[in-house]
Amino acid sequence: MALTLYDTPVSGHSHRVRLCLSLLDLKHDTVIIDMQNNDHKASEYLALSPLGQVPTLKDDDVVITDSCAALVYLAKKYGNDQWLPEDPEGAARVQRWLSTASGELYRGPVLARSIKLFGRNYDYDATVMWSKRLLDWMEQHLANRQWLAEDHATIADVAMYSYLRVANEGGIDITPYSAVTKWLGNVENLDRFIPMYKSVE
Ligand SMILES: N[C@@H](CCC(=O)N[C@@H](CS)C(=O)NCC(=O)O)C(=O)O
Repeated sequence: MALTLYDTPVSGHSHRVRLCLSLLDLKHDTVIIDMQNNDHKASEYLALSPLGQVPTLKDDDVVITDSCAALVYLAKKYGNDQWLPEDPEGAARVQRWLSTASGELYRGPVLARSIKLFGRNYDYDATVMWSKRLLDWMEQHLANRQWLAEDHATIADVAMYSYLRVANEGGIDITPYSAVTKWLGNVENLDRFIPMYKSVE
């Protein structure tokens, strides 16, 4: 096994995979992709990742160019049943959150942060609306649960964590959401947790 993560430190998509590698205690090499320098659109990187997006995970000859797909791969290959359940219902419960990470989380807190931090040209009011819908739902969902999908941590929690921890960088205040805030703390208490890079204190 020779794992390499093509990683941009400020990216929450990258942090998801970095966090999963750490939780599973997997040694890996890191190649920093400097997006300010357009490294992600260089021909060498596009040969690996045709959409020119970070992160990319490489495991010998296996190349995975999506953060949630990388979590599935790591959980199936190196984790045990804990991180991605085998049973149909459990697997579907986890997938629900992987889809949310690429859907509502992206349309809300992720894009809000790229507007505020990187000056991206999206509709900020729409990101606030999506963030509220997502957070209201999560708050209700987590009211009597410690973890998103099972009674223990899974890759659902890993996928959803990174961008919610830095939601304030996009002007999204999660402090009124006490169950969500408590759940972030549960993730942070996992063995071998590593923090998301913060651009704003
Ligand atoms: N579906 C991809 C999305 C990754 C993504 O959007 N990455 C951003 C950086 S955080 C990116 O590379 N943006 C550049 C682009 O899309 O051209 C994943 O989950 O890994």
